Amino acid sequence: MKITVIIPVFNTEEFLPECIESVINQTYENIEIIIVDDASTDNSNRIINEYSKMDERIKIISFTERKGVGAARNFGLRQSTGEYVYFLDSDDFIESATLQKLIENIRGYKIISGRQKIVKKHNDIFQKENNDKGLLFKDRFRHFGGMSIIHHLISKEFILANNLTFTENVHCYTELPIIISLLKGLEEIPYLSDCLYFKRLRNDPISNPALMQLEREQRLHDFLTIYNDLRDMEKGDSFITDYLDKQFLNLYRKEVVMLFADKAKIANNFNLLSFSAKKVSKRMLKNTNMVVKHEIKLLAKGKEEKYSRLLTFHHFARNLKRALKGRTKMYYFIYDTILLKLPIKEKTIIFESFLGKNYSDSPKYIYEHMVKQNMDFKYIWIFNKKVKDIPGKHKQIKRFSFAYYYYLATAKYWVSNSRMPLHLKKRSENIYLQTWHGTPLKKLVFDMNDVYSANPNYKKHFYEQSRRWDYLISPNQYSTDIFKRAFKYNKKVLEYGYPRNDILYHKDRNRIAKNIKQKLGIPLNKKVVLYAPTWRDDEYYEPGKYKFNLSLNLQDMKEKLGDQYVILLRMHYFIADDIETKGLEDFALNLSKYNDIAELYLISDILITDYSSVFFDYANLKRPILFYTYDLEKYRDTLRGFYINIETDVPGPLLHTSEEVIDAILNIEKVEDEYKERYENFYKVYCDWDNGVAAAKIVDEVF
Ligand code: C2G
Repeated sequence: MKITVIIPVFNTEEFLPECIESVINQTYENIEIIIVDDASTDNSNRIINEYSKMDERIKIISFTERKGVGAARNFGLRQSTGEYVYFLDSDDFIESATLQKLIENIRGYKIISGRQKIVKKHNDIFQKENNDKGLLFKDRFRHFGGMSIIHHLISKEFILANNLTFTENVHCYTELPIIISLLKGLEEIPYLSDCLYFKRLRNDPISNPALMQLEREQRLHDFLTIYNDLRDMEKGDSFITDYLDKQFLNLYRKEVVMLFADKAKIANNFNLLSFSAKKVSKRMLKNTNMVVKHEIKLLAKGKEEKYSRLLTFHHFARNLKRALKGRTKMYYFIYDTILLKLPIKEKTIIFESFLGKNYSDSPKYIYEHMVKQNMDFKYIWIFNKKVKDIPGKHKQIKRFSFAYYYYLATAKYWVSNSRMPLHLKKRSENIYLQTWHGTPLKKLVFDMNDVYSANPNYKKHFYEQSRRWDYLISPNQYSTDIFKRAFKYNKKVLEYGYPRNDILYHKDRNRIAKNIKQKLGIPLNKKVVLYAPTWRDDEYYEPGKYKFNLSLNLQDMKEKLGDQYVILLRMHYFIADDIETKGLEDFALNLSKYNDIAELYLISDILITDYSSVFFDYANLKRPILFYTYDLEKYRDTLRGFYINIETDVPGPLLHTSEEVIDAILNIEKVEDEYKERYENFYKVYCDWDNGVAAAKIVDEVF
């Protein structure tokens, strides 16, 4: 018995190899694989052609213009020569025995299906669960609740006899007419509890959305088009009309209500929705909750104004109900309903650095410049804990306190080096200066090519975050190019260098350094080594709290370097582990909680780092840099990927053991000599714009 596997393709180059290989490697070999390329614009066509050369069971159909997934599947159906057909999506994949198990169990049935698993992370695939309960029978209506036909093996004879086809003039829900025919012809759907189909949750719905990640409005239109047609074909009330109405009401509750939170959307879609609402049977409405029932009735009667008022009330009641669940939720509610409506304060600026963790980075230097200039603004700093010794008149606000929401809602300006909570809306009059926090070495957002991400919404959320920025500071041309692409950012880029590096060019920098050294109790005759590594994506306790294992041998360092040097240990702000320096008091200082790393650069004679952006800033001082990259392969090749070739382009040696680090420090002049030319080239490319006046120029332009 031959199975035809039908795979419609549209721009899925990064997922296709896994999909096609999962079919080629099926233990059941009597298959025909029809791949229909719906005029992809990426490399999909090249990829499928390569596979077809390797396996003659693959047949390719390439559309010259995009026709949609319904047309692609219909075409595949017409070409199929198997006794059974099986539908697979080109961003998903199946287990090697999937087809074997389906065909062995279909026996006299017209159709059979099996378990599906959503994959977000790569690990999801390997987490085996013992789920083999053999062949089960599922209620047909429940089975098709998700309105999807993928992962079903269907008898071709049944398809031909019932003339099953997909809808062609829409993108989503194209299989609904087929599902209706199946519902009519079958009582129950045989279902294998252990037979796996891996459905991938794509993590980049901005650049390349899966169909079900298309805009709500588009999905709604597609559904209503099909619903109207199918509903008109059914006479009287039947279990089929019940099924259709139920899908309509589900979609209304889950999607339409959310869509209409934006009032403009009601006006755009009212008539279309009203037309469909008239079709819903009284019987189904009776079983629906009061609120929805009332809304559908107003829709059906075409009473737009009344409907709109009722929906506004519905939203208000829903949000209030949520607000009553906790303090933060109540603050959000007050933020939306009251604080955002207060007049905006034209002269108020909010500053935040590293999510309120310290007083540092470019926001600090922008603020201090404004204070020095006696500018007429009210300054608000957001911190997790109170910070002492900040110059200038300002107000400190605790992050997530009521005052925080108040100032966020009313301040004309936001200045931040990382992110502001996405659910706190930005007003249209608000100006958001995003300073960012480093020249990128590790790949950023849309340049990250991970098909399995820890958070499938990361790219989408980042995209929404960055839509709110009005200005973005760039430290060099290299960063501008990356930011524009990796953030998909196309508003104003301020190209004056980093305000946080102004201090490195200060004319009194030696005096400032001496003061800082004294304040920290470091003997002036000792030289300083700063160790400032970054964090590792795969070593964490919980999101935002990362582990760090110090692999420098501090005891050994103290013995060999202690009479000349002290070492400052500076962990990344994500690191939760405390670094132990007991017994090393006169040699090692843990300054992970020190506010501003730029001040530490200033007092350091040598920097040791790994993949942290700190070396781009430190290079402004033209002092030696050592790269302690003991886990380079893992970091570069599996965790992140880099923009530059770390082996040939960075201004210092890559070292792999604590001994090598000590050796390099003992021979630091030799290292400097060896890397002189590379350092000069590096400085020209990455430090070219920094010259001590970035804050002044940025303040002039923004405020
Ligand atoms: N930082 C610090 N101490 C460290 C590491 C970093 O104070 N031990 C500060 C520096 O100002 C550095 C910034 O945090 O420039 C960003 O740290 P990275 O290690 O580069 O890592 P990340 O926060 O992931 O940002 O484009 C830059 C990237 O997004 C990197």
